[in-house]
Amino acid sequence: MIKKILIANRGEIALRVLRTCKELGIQTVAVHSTADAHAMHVRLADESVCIGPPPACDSYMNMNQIVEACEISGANAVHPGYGFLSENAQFADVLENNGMIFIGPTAAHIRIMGDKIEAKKTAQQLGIPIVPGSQEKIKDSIEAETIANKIGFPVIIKAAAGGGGRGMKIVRSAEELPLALSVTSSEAKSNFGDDAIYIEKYLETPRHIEVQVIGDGRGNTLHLGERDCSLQRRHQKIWEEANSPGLNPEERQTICDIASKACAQLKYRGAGTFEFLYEKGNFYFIEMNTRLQVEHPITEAISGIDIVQEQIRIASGYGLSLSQEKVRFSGHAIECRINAEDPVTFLPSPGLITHFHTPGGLGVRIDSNVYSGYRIPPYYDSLIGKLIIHGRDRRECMMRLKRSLSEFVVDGINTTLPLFQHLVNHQDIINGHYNIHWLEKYLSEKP
Ligand code: MV4
Repeated sequence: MIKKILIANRGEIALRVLRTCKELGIQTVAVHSTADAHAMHVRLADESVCIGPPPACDSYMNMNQIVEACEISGANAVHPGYGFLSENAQFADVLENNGMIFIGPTAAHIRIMGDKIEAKKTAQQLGIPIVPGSQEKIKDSIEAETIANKIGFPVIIKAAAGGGGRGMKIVRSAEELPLALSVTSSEAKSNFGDDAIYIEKYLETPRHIEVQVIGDGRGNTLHLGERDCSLQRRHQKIWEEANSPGLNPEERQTICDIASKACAQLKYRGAGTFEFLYEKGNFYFIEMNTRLQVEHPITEAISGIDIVQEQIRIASGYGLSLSQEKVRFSGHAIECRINAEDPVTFLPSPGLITHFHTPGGLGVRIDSNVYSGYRIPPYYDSLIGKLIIHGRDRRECMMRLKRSLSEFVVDGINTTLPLFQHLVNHQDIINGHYNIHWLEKYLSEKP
């Protein structure tokens, strides 16, 4: 039984988790750095514990401090949110060894998916289509060249301990291969402490499509449809949609079934996301995320399911609240990430928000931790809110998004809001015609 949850995070996601806890009648404990003493998640939680100085490595990333905060407050479960310790297998182990519940997958599953080579091997064994490439880590450049010649150039070299776009190199010819291998491997060693690398066929113009799954840890699973997260800049997602405007109903059904069945075979516990690249009608698994994701609200919008509530139910041993047949998908949803950044240079823009006014009305959800008079600390990521729009179809969703953007006021700092004003009026976006390179190309060509 979970009676008190410690939320090991900050910002909008700490608030998001807090809201569901309150609706379930579960007591909440916020943790915070000294920079976040007056933050919204601290104010709204039943109790709070200061866990250290502003740098995340000394506070939100500090496992000992968080375990101690559980002991002080009597929390018997921890929700990690996203980022920070959310995909740290050791953290899941430490909590369990201290008799506390980690609201997430088993440490073993986090470990497998944290190693991208293991993740791919596991996916292949489960019948998920993967990108052609090396099955194991690359031992030498001779082996690498043999594989590259077999799958054909261009190829991409990736770090096993990387993921999310970190530690990758595209190689377009055999001559470039030996240097690229040694550079990627030594960078992986210094960045992640693991020099293991692998090779894949490089897909030139895919979409990034991900499937939301939830498992009860006993082989019962659900999928909640897919999201299209192709609109990104430097591996930071900017705009996400559910469903993907690039898939037809059969493709959607196929990939969602594959992901849900794989999740069942794994006896996966909690919320997870299978990431795919999609090109010319084919899906290629690349990674699995073993956490709640930033963009989960668009899935909640089209499915009507509170994903955090499912996470807590599963961690409590109650199982899923419904079966796949009972999930009713409806309409279309888009999320815009409002970052405290310069809309042109994307440089962080921390400081005082002098005025904050959010849009409202039917189909409009704002997940944000900021308010008029809030000072954004310079220590953490620049996400200050998410605008999540739901409509009966994509056209209605786009019109509602346009209307909502026109109501949104954030004064005192720079934000990404002006970028969205441009995007909602661009023909490619209106038509849903974009891939993972669209946004960077658009930004580089914009006058
Ligand atoms: C790829 C790829 C093309 N071919 N793998 C980047 C993030 C990481 N999750 C995987 N990534 C990619 N892997 C193959 N075989 C292109 C990317 C990629 C990308 C993927 C998803 C979203 C945005 C991206 C931007 C640049 C590159």
